[in-house]
Amino acid sequence: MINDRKIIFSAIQPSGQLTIGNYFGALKNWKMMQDTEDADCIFAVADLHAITVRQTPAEFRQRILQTYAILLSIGIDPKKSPCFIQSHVKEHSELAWMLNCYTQFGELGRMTQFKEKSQTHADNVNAGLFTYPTLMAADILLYQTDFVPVGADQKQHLELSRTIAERFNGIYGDVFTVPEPYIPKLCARVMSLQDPTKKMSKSDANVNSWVAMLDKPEDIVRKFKRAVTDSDMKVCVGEGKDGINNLISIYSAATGLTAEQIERDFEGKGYGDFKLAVGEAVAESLRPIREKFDDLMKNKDYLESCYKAGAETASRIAFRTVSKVSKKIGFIK
Ligand code: ATP
Ligand code: LTN
Repeated sequence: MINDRKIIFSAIQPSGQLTIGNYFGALKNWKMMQDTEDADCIFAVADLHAITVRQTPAEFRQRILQTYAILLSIGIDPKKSPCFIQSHVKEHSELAWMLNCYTQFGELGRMTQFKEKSQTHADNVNAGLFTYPTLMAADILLYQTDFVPVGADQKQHLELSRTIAERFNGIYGDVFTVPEPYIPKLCARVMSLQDPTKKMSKSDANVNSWVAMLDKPEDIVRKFKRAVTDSDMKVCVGEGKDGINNLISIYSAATGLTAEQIERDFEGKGYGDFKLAVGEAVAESLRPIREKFDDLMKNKDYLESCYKAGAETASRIAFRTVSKVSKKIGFIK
C-alpha cells in the first residue's frame, strides 16, 4: 500500500442471506469504488460481528464462505483489493478491546441498532451486542481508512468511529485517520416490499418483504409483483408514496435510468406493468452474480487461497496500527 493514496474499507456480516438492500445500498458501491477511485480498497466478511446473535455452527461456517463468495461474484478482485474474513486477523479483536476503554457507556447506549436489536433479541442482550460499534471502529481504524461505503443505517456507527478516533488522537497525537462515511444518493435505504416505511432486512420473518441476491429470477419477479404500493396509480416520485418511491429507486439502480426517465416511460401505465419491469430488471442485474457464485462455490480451494492471501495482507497493515497504538498507550513491547 502506498501511504498517500486514500484507503477505502468496508465489511458485511454473514448473518443471513444477503439482500438487494445490501447490494444496492453497499456492495455495488464497493465494486464501483474499487474500479473507479484512485484508492486502495480493503473488504471483509465481519464474522465476529455476527456472533452478537446466536448462530448454528455448521450453517454459520457455510454462510461465511457464501458471503465471501458473493463479494468475489459482484466483482471484488482479491488481487487488487485484499478481501478477508475478519476473525482471521486477530488485531480486530485486540484493537476493539483497547477502543472499548476509550468509548463511553452512554455513547453505546444511544446507538439505534443496539436499541432495536435488544428488542428483537430480548432473550440475548449480550455485552457483544452493546460493544458492537467499538469492534466496527476497530475494523475501520486499523487500516487508517479515509472512506467507508455503507448504507444509511450505519451512519450513526460511523459517527461514533470518528468520535473514538478523534478522542484517541486528542490524547496521544495523530494515530488514526478520521474516517468518513460514503453513503450513496440512490438506495441508501432500500425499504421492505411489504411495509415500505421499514428498512428491508434479511432478518424480517416475512420472506416476501425482502429479495435475496441469490433468489431465483421467478421468485424475484413474484416478490416484486406482490410489492405494496398505494391507491394513487401513478408511477411517479411523491410524498406518501413510499412503496413506489422505493421501487423507482431500485429500478433506477438496476437499470441506470433516472427517476424522470422512469416516470416518462411509465406514463399512463399501471402499477402491474411497472412492478413486473422492476422485478425483471433486478433479476437480470443479479443473473451474472448468481452464475459466478455457483461457479465459485464449486472451487473452495480457490476461495481459500483468496481469503488466506487477503488476511496476510490485511494482517501486515493491522499489525502496524496495533503496534503504534500499543506504544502510545504505554504497553511494554
Ligand atoms: P440485519 O438486516 O440482519 O440487521 P444488515 O443487512 O443491516 O443486517 P450487514 O449485512 O452487515 O447488516 O450490512 C451490510 C451493509 O449493507 C451495510 O453497509 C448496511 O448499511 C447495508 N444495508 C443493509 N440493509 C440495507 C438496506 N435495506 N438498504 C441499504 N443498505 C443496506
Ligand atoms: N456494522 C455493519 C457491518 C460492519 C461494517 C464494519 C461496515 C462491520 N464492520 C466496518 C463498515 C465498516 C452492519 O451492521 N451493517
